[in-house]
This record gives sequence, C-alpha cells and structure tokens, in this order.
Amino acid sequence: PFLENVVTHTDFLSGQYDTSFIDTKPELFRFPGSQDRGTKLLNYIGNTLVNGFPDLPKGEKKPHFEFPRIPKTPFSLPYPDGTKQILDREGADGLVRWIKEQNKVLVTDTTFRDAHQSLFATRVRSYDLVAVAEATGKLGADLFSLEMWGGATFDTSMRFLRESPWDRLQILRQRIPNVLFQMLLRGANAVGYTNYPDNVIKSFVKASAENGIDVFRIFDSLNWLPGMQTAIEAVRETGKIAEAAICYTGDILDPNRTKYNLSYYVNLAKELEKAGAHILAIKDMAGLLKPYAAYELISALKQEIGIPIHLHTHDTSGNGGAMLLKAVEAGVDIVDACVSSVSGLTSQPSLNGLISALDRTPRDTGLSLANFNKLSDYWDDVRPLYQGFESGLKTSNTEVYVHEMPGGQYTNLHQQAKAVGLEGRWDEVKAMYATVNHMFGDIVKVTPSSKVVGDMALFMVQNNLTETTIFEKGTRLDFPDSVIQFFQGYLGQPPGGFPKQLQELILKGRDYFTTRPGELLAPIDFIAVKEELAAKISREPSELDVLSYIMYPQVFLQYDASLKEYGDLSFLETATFFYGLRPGEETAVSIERGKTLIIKLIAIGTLNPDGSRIVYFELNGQPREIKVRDQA
Ligand code: 3PY
Ligand code: ZN
Repeated sequence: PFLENVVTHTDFLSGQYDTSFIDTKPELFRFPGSQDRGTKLLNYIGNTLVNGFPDLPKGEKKPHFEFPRIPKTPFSLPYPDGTKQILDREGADGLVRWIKEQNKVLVTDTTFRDAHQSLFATRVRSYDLVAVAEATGKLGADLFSLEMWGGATFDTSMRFLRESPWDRLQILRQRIPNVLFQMLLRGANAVGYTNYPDNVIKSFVKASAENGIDVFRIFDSLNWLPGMQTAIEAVRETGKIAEAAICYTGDILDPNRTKYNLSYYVNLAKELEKAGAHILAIKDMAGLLKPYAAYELISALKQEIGIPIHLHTHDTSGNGGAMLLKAVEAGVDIVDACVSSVSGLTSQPSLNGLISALDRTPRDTGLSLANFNKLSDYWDDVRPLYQGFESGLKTSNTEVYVHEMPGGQYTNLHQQAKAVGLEGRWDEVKAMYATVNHMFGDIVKVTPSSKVVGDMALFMVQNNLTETTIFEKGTRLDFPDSVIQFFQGYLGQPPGGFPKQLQELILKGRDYFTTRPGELLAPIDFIAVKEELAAKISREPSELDVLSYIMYPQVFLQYDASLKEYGDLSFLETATFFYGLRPGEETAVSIERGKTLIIKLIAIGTLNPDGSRIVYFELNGQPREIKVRDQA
C-alpha cells in the first residue's frame, strides 16, 4: 500500500513534483502495521546511513570495502572426515586415546573466536564466518578443533551485531560437519561476568552441546577449582570433552614472584585431572608465558599428569611463536594458533608460521600450508571491514609483561577508556592496571576478574586517585559495582584470599561469600522465567531464548526489539551493515534460498523541519523511500 500510494499519486504521475513532494504529503509515508522484510532492511540501512553505526566513523564507505575472495575448494567433493567423526564414533575417552597416539602437534584454529575477540573487540559477524565455513571445513579438515564460540562472542553478537549466537553455532555446525567445535566457558560465570546458579550452568552446557559444541575449555577467572567443578561435571554428562584450564600469570622463572610458581601450576593441574578433565589447557590469556618457562612448565606437567596438554597463548610480546616451539620440544599435545592475516599482536601466533616452522620435523603438524594460505587471503580481505574496531597497536610490545592485560581485553578496555574520555590517558590506564593488580594481592586476570581490574583502573585514573589516596579517601568513595561484587566473593576466592584492609574499605559492612556462590544462589525457575520473558517480548520464547535472557536480560530484550524492527540482519553483507550504501551502489541480500532482494541507494534527503530525513532507495527496481529520524 505504501508503494502504491506514492507512485500512484496524481502529482507523482503527472511529473509535477520536486523534493517538497515528500515533505508535504506525510500521509504517504505511514507504514502498515506489519512491515515486510524488505522494508525492515531499508529501515536498517537508512538508519545506518543517517545515524552511523556505534563506534564507527559515519560517512561514505571506503572503496576498498569490497567483497572478500572466498577460497576456491573443490566444493563438489565431500568433506574429509576429521576429529568430529572420531569423537562421534569413539566417544570422549576414545578421542583422548587418539590424541595421545599422535606424534604430530595437533592444532586448534582460533580465527573464528579469540583472534577477532583480541583484534577487533569480537565484532566479526556470522556473515563473514559462514561465507568461509565450507572452505574452512574442507581446507582445515586436519585441524584438531575450531575455537568458534563462547568467551565474549555470546554477548557481543546480540549487543552489537544484532544477531543470535545460537544461530551462528547452528549454521556453522551445518557447514562444518567434520572438525571439532570448541568453546570458551568461564566456569561458573558461563559466558557472562558473574556466577550463575548451578542449574543454569548445567542447562547452558547441555544446550551448547546439543547445538554443536564438542570441546568445552573451562576456566575460572581466579583459578579457583570450585568455580569449575559444576561445569566439568556438566560437560562430562553430555559425553563431550571437558578441557579444564590453568590460567597462567606471573613468571615461573622469576624467583621474586613466588605466588604463582611451578609447583602452584602443577598442583592445580593435578587437581583438575582428578576433577575429571579430559584435557588440560594452559590458558596464557595475556601472553606472559615465556619460551623457556613454557619448556619447564610443560616438561613438569608431562611428568605429573596423564591427560593431554593443550596450550593457548597471545602474541602480544612477539614471543608467541618461539614459545610454541619450546612447548613443542617439551611435548605439548595441542596448540592454539590462527590464520596469519589475523594473527600476531594481541591475537594468537600465526598458524601458517607454525606449519612452516614444524615442516619436515618429527612433530610436523600435517596441515597444508597452501590451504591455510588460501584461508589467510580470505581474512586479509575481510580484515579492513573491521578496522574501525582495531586498537591502533601496530607492533608487538613487551610492556605486557608489566601490565599483564589479557589479549582479549586490550581492545575492549581501550574502547571503554575512549568512551569515558580517557583515550589520551591510555598509558596511565595501563600503568594503573598493574597498580590495581598489586593492590588486589596479585590475582589472575582474565574475564571477569580482568574486567574488575580494568574498571578499578579506569575509576582511579578518572578520579585522579592513587594507591595511597584510595586508603586515605576510601571510606568516602563509591567504588564501581563490579569491584564491590568482586570483594563480596561473587567471582569466587583468589589464592591467598582478599587483602583485608582494602576489602573492608570497599565493602563498607556489606556481606560477603567465603564459599561457592553457585551453592547459595537459588536455582533459576526456568518455567517462571519463560513466562516472564514471553510477556516482555509478546511471543513464545524458545529454550535458547530463555538461556540468552538469563545470561544477558537487557541485551537480549534489545536484540529482540531489533529483530522486530529490522528483521534478521545476518544476511546483509558486512560493509553495508556497518556503513550503509554509497549513492548508486547496489547490494543483493539473499533472505532465503531462491529469494534475493536487490537494494540500491539513490540519495539521502536534506534535513526536514521535524528532524527527519528521507532516504531514497530502489528495492528490486521499485522506488522506495524511508523516513529516518536524524539523531545528530
Ligand atoms: C574470555 O573469557 O572471553 C577470554 O577470552 C578470556 O581470555
Ligand atoms: Zn585467549
């Protein structure tokens, strides 16, 4: 009806119209109650053109944002069998046996998760993952696993990308049936920032396993075993792989840092093996594990535990590649790396580099360098689309040994600092991060404990506080919520406990936990939550919707509202999703098999007195106009 109104209007037909046509006939632009998918998409693109995408510069899109080259594989050939078939055929214990029989170094590719979490603040969209999924499954069939879910992807996909993390998992699973899928699970914090009741952890693990996850890397942000136990048991119940992590901090070669020494890690590893881990992960989230320390640590662990060892690191210092080689010499079973065009800096070391380094050695990875070079070409083309989210870090930097900030946090904290006007004081924020760690008693810093340290550092820099003035003024200060909750024990207990004086200053008489929060938190009543959610979104939520809502109530509601207003945006290519279209430019959106919408931007109108603009499009050749409120 909208279309007919405009193009059948007598003034329009007689050609007697100019740009005021739109302004003087607002009745023509009243939308029918239920908008079709095309209109919703036009609304999204129109709004992005007029108001920009959060955190990205608004304006015309750059000419180099063109379609990435998808590697050519023999698509007609079936997927080669991979590790997924071994797990499905032989079960978790069978897979562990298979790992131990390998002499080659097995490799996990983190390109789909940690690499972009660490380089582009987790902003890579499903669109760009799905486009290369089949190629990755076929060219990377000999990988141990693909880390492609969990960590910050769950939150970010809904919050910023307006897409469902569950859809991502399901569609990638369909397109990659042969390689194990791995996720990062924050123990009792699941994929959130605080402890959840045990029944939430169990349901979340079960749903993740049913929808495609095979390997769960479970860690606790304070290396607190009780924070991991529920998750380890829940994963074992699903028949999938429980990979429990020791988070590496400090420096085992430094005799002055005795809190996290070799025996600390060996003891923790033994406890994790006893708790039921199928694989031990060494999670070096900041890239602090130095090459010769890795050799010592892995040699010792190989003596003391029987389960395979999977090593994860970040290349922030530039020592990542050397460290992996020393770990290989010490007998590590599996290592994490990512395709070279998204490797290095705060991301993982280069997978292509690793293949080359081990080529024709006794521990050759067996992976094809040519294949990974093709995948790297693809990501090289995709990367410019996300350049607006990069931190500006151009080279590796050993200052990470001082601030100890996780690779996955660096770009995020940088964005957070920018948002509160502290970009010019970024050096101070990094230095304060180290000070706060010292004040907190030298803790493991990884999500969510790293977020607490980051929040406190921002708070102190913003308010010009120092370690000394905190103690002088502390009784009058309102500390950030995350810091209060941390000292209340909501994230668990750090090794050696909380520093008492600071805890009192921050808690100001509030209660605190000394045991596991999950035991005391009331179980979630899923049926009641489902009813509550149904009322809020005016539709019957799925079980997966309920889980998303429990993890991130506000973010989920916002995502659902976006779905209603703009529809499913995951079919829109990324350059247009972030920047809209250039005048005269067209994009094709395949909304379902055999159904493609061709959208062309004609022009953006001038500002109307009511603060709106009309954006002129063609949708499948038909002129369409969209009214957008200019929020500038
Ligand atoms: C996360 O929890 O998101 C991490 O990547 C921690 O390293
Ligand atoms: Zn990581």
